[in-house]
Order: sequence, then structure tokens, then C-alpha cells
Amino acid sequence: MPDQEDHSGTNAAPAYITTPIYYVNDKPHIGHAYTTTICDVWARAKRFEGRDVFFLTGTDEHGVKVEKSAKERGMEPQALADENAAEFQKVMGLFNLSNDDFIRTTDPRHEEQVRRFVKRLHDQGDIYLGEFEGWYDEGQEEYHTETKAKELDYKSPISQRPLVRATETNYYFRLSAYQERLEKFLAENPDFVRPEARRNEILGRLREGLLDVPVTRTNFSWGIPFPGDEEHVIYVWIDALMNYATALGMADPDSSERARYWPASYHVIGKEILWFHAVIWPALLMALDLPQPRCVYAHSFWISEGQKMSKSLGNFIDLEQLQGYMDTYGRDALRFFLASQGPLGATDSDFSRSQFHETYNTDLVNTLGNCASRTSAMIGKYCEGACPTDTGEDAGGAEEWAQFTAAQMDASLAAMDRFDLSGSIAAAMAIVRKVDAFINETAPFKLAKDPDNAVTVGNILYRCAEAVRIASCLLEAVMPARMNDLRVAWNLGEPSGNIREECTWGRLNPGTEIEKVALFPRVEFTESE
Ligand code: ME8
Repeated sequence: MPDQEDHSGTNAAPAYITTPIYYVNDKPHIGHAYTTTICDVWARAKRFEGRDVFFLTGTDEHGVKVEKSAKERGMEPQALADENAAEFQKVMGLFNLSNDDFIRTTDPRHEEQVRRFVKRLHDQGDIYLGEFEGWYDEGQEEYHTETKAKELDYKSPISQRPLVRATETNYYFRLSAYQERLEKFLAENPDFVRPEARRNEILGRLREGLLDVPVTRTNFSWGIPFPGDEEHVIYVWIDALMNYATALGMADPDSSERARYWPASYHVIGKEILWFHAVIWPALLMALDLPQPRCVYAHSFWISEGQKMSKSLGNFIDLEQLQGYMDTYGRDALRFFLASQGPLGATDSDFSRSQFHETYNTDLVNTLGNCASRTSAMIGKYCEGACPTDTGEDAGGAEEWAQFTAAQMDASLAAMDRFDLSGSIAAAMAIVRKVDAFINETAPFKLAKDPDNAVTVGNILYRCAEAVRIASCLLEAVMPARMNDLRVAWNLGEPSGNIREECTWGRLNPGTEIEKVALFPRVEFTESE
């Protein structure tokens, strides 16, 4: 299991997480925002554990698609790339994403290292000049084996357009030579490709046998020239995959400060680009003699109001719509929805307005928001706004709460390690739900009517506040701004960088000024914008 060895909360071991780099021939949409947001949640969570994290995202700017889109718009490819890379960079601000770098494949630092990697592969014979004939998917820029092409009815599984029989003189990467090593590697590392269903697909496809893959093209020019033979440009996928290494300066690791982050804890991607990440990338890394990433996590897709999003339907949830959700519900509510309801497993998730509204009301308004405001309001009313002391007596005693919150913390952090974001959130929310039930059972608002119950009321309210505080620490990576509001209102201080210590029962000091908070305002439901 990735990162389990670093689960102590005190270990500053480096961690590296990446998103795919996004094509600049299109505008950003919910899919891009989603992958980047969930990586941000993980990166923040690991920083709260004290880890030294590097979180990378960026844009994929070469290739025939970008060249074509630019031509259609009467622009130079670089101008289109600049324009759209800026759109993707906007997503970072909009979603409050804490990436440590934003790599663009037209960055000279990237281009220069790709040429060095490719030259090395050529010099050592892993890349050769050859002629090849096969079934080619023009939209995906991908070749299929005869068996696979037949299975696909000679049509692209993505665009449904016919596969074409193509012959090319190109430089090829000797992927076939890595068949056995890849099979062995995947067998020995059952957590390398997740989730499980995706891993099985890869194992099945590997068994069909590997073909060498072209790593250059001559039919267009928008790309990195092949070292020593500039007629050829490096195929966009090879160029793109290498971003994960070039961003850390891995062509010359000895002189790169960032080399300590290698290899990635998680390459997080969508399921449609798994083959490149689970087979081609590891083979390239084997050839380059670089350590393998711990896990390639391929999530499923968001669909929109029950329908697959497609250009022809024009139903992509774009940045403007997402901005609308943020304006109405708040940015952190959108982050919460994406992280808790997203398609992390092997099935797609529906992004629907009604589902969003329901999640917001159930989890944020009625549970977390309500618990925090009820608790602080009662402390205001019955304890003069100062955190009471817990004498450890009374039903639902401190000991039981300490054990319960510690178990939930363990579950929440362990789920985050496995990239099970909804599991991590659920474990934190279970604490809040228990507080809610505890308030209803013990009814401190009734007990408070008799001054003789002051100690009991104090005990109850201390436990409520302390449990909400611990849950909020565990939710801080998902909702950094709202949880910080709670920190400020309850005078909890800055995050310590040691989440386990912070979540220890009893850290909340009696006497701390607890101000009333309204974290998630009620929102009227509207069918559409
Ligand atoms: O494939 N639901 O870039 P891209 C969830 N440049 N996520 C989605 C999604 C959806 N409906 N649609 C897209 C490329 N995504 C290459 C990658 S990496 C070395 C090169 C997300 O702009 C998901 O993460 O088409 C998917 O993998 C990515 O966007 C594809 O972005």
C-alpha cells in the first residue's frame, strides 16, 4: 500500500503527487478541475501530516491536435497554447489549489530534458528507426494490435471513427522487450494500478502481447525535434509522460534539489489514459533506470445530469458553471462535493444540481455547520463563551470520546493514504454525527435550566467542541477556508504540521474563547442557473 510506511504523522519523508497535464486545445472543464482538486486534497492532507510534499500539474501543449486547433483559429500553436494554459492556470486560483509547480511542455526546461532522455534511449538501443504497419486510431494517436482492432470492430473506442491501416517510418521504442519485466513488476506490485478493476484490464491487455510503439512523427511539426534527426518530432505522449520526471529535473538528478521527491506516490489520472501510464510509462522508466511510481490511480468519469459529457451534446460542465456553484454554495462546498461524491472507484458519478444541493444540505448545513454552530452557541449561552472544563465524569465519558475520535482519525488518515477520499471524509463526518446524536441524547439545553447541572453541561459541551475540533482538522484538506474560519472563531491556532498530535483528545484548552460560527449558510434550491 503506498505511503503506509509514512503513516506516523511525524515523518517528513518527501511525497510527490501529479495530475495529468491537460491538453491546451480545449478549455478546462469539471474533469480537469476534479482531478486537480482531489490531488490538492491529498497534497494538503499530507502536508498536515508533516510530509514534504510536491504537487505537480500543468499543460500538454504539443501535438497534432493543438496544431490543428490553432490552424482553425488562424493562430500560431504557441499563441493558442499560451492562451489556454492561462485558462488552466485560472483553475488553480478558482479552486484554491496548492500546486508547487505548473509545468508546460513548451517550457525550455522540459523540452531540453525530453531531448536528453530520448537521446539516451536512442544511444542505448531502446529507440530505433523502423517501419511499421498497424491499425491506427487517428483521434487518439494510438496503434492497436490486430486482436484488439478486431475486438473493437476496427473502430475507435473513443470517437467511433474507423481505425486506419497505416505504415510509417518512424523511431520506435522497444516496448516489446519489456513485456516480461512489466508482467513481473505488475504481479509483484498489486497496488501499482488502482482501482482493482482497472488493474485487471491492464493485466488482460498485457497478455495480448506488446508491440513496439512509435515515438516520433513526421506528419506535423508542432513538437520537440528528435535529437539528431530533426525531420521527426517526438510523439506527444512520450513528450507528455516525461513531464513527471522533467519537473523534478530527473534528466540530471544529481544537480536537482527536487530529485528527492522522485518517485511519485500517486500519478492520478482518468481511466481513458491508463494504458500510457500503466504500461508505456513504467517501460520508459525501466529503460531510463529510474524507480517506478508507487501507484497509478485511474479514476472514472463525471457525467452530467445522467448523461455522458460530449462535445456534440455541448453539455460539459465548464468553469463558468462551476463558478456559479461557488457563488451560490461557496468554493469549499464544491471541493467537498467533488471529493466526497466523485468517481474515484470503477464507476462513473453523476454531477447533478439536485445531488449537489442534497449533499450540501445533509452533510454541510445540517451536520457539520449545525453542530459547530449549536456547540458554540451553547458555550456562548451557558459558559460565557469560554471553553468549559471536562471533569471526565458523566455518561458518554471523556475516555470513550477519546477512544472513538482516535479510531476515526486512524480510519480517516489510513483512507487518505489509500487515496480513498470519500472514506477519509466519512470517518471525519462520523465524529460530527456522533456529536449531533450526543447533543440530542444528553440535551444540555434542558439540563442548563438547573444551575446544579453546570458541571455536567460543561462536560458535555467540552466533549462536543473537542470532537468537532478534531473532525475539522481531518476535514481541513478538503475545506481549507471554512475549517480555517472555525480555527479562527474558536482560537485554535495554526495547524501544527503534526495531524496526529493535533487530533489528540484534550488539546482544546478550557478557557479558550469560543465564538459562534455560521460555516454553511442555507441556500434555496434552483433547478438551473
Ligand atoms: O488526456 N470526469 O489531457 P486531457 C473526470 N494531455 N475527469 C475527467 C473527465 C470526466 N468526465 N474528462 C477529463 C490528456 N477528465 C493528456 C494527458 S498526461 C501525461 C497527458 C480529466 O486534457 C481526467 O483526469 O484530455 C483525464 O485523464 C484528463 O482530464 C484528460 O485531460
